[in-house]
Amino acid sequence: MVFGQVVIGPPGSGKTTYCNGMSQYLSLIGRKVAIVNLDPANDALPYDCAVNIEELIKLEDVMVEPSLGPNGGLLYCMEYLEKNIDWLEAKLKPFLKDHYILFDFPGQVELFFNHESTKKFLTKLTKSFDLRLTAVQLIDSHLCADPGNYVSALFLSLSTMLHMELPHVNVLSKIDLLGSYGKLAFNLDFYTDVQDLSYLERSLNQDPRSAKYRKLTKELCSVIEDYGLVNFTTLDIQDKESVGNLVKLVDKTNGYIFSGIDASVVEYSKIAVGQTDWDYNRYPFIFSYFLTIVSLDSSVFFRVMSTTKDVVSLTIVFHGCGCAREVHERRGNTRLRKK
Ligand SMILES: Nc1nc2c(ncn2[C@@H]2O[C@H](COP(=O)(O)OP(=O)(O)OP(=O)(O)O)[C@@H](O)[C@H]2O)c(=O)[nH]1
Ligand SMILES: [Mg+2]
Repeated sequence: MVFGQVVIGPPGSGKTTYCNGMSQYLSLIGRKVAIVNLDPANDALPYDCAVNIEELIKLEDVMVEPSLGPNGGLLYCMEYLEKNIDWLEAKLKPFLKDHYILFDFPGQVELFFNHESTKKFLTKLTKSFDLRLTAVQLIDSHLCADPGNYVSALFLSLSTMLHMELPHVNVLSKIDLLGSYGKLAFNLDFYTDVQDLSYLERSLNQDPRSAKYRKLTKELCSVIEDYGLVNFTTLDIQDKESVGNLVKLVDKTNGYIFSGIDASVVEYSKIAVGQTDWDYNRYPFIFSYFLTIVSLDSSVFFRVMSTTKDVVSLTIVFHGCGCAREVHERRGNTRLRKK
């Protein structure tokens, strides 16, 4: 069994940054991670990827021949990948024995709520390799600042969940920036729990643009509420606790926490509804060391997230925090020097 995440979400929601940060976090807790870049327009990758779609097809090439625009080009690339799934299977094979797979997708949302290619090739991979994947959909938390945008984010999340038919976690990303968009109309819980959308109506009425579509928005809200599927967790990729909480949630949804244990259905149910901390007890030394380091200098984690090179520094962190500081400085990490 191979576990992993399908990282999706609108453009700029933080998918590539997430794959980089998540892979580093997972490596720290002892998992081998392989990142698969499936965005044919991802030019400056912050991580070392195990598989890169650009070796198969590039967006800039299909924009020349067959002369497609950026949106049509991305659909074409995904269809091309579906037809050449053997290529992806062959590339993935070496990592299937013991790696955790992160798929970094493009930000074109129609690939995930109505286009068939992505769903089809993921289903094929799942069957061929016995993959256990969770879709992690990142939604930029700034959308909460506008009721109309928030409703479209809800609808996008619901449509994607229904279309992809994968275990699914919706994430409000860049939560650290939320305060900078002004005071929200409601507490954060209102936006994460998606309990009673009728409260949004008053806010919608205040904006003349949203008021125009009030009836439509009301109907959409009732569809979202009737399904009762959408809720969100939050993420600040620079915060180890935030990333750790998300890892626990994803581990439950794709079944990672159940791997390697031989237990009764009752035991499984207890784990499913309870805390998942036991997973990290498999690596108590690494995890406690990591926590100590982060509490000694919480900014270390932020810097470790920032470039792949810094992972090397973190390996040194395991032998002493002071040593890591020295290495960072030698590499000219200006953020560190300022501290
Ligand atoms: N403050 C903050 N910034 C973030 C966070 N996650 C991502 N970013 C920033 O958001 C911007 C976009 O991030 P990307 O990772 O490129 O987003 P993406 O979803 O991969 O973008 P596309 O591939 O173009 O769709 C970058 O400048 C990141 O540094 C976060 O948790 N907090
Ligand atoms: Mg990206």
